[in-house]
Amino acid sequence: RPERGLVVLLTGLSGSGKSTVARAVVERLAEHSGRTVTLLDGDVVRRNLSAGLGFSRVDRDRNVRRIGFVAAEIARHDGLAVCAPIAPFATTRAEVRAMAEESGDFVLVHVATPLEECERRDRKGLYARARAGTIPEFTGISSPYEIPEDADLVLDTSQMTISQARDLVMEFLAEGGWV
Ligand code: GGZ
Repeated sequence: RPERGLVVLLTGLSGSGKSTVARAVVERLAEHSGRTVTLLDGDVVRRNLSAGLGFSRVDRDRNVRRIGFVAAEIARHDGLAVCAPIAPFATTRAEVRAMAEESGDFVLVHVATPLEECERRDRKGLYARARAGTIPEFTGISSPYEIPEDADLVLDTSQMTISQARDLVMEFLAEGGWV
């Protein structure tokens, strides 16, 4: 098991804390696993691998499938991939799971910070713009987020610190024998 590749997908709303938790998990994994760890973060992917894509369902699905493909390739070569897109659609997440499980193991983490808290934080002012209608199809406001029913772990960053959230992910991975 420890030699098997692994894809960890963190899914959740904009501002839920998934990128921050993902970075903290990657840092720990790099220290403790002695293996190659790759972070596929939402905005970095969109600036590179998915440059030019928008936020329609079709484009989100393309984006999330690309992330899944790259993550599965990493897992196939026994690496660890941590991905943090919103990934709002259950069927697309299931496709990523299927791709990953062909190559290694898959862990789904739902960063379930409530919409009210994400909107209250509004770090980039996107929720205000979404409410004003200047950003169309904004997840949680004018575009759906389908709550995962198959999450291995559910974290709410309004109820804990980032370090605690990171430790819960690390404990889950340790229990499963991945680290
Ligand atoms: C959701 C949007 C949108 C719309 C721009 N809806 O908080 P952020 O800014 O940094 O993270 C969000 C990011 C979402 O991209 P993903 O690739 O993770 O989404 S998906 O998995 O659905 O493909 C947000 C910003 O892009 N952003 N417009 N309309 N988030």
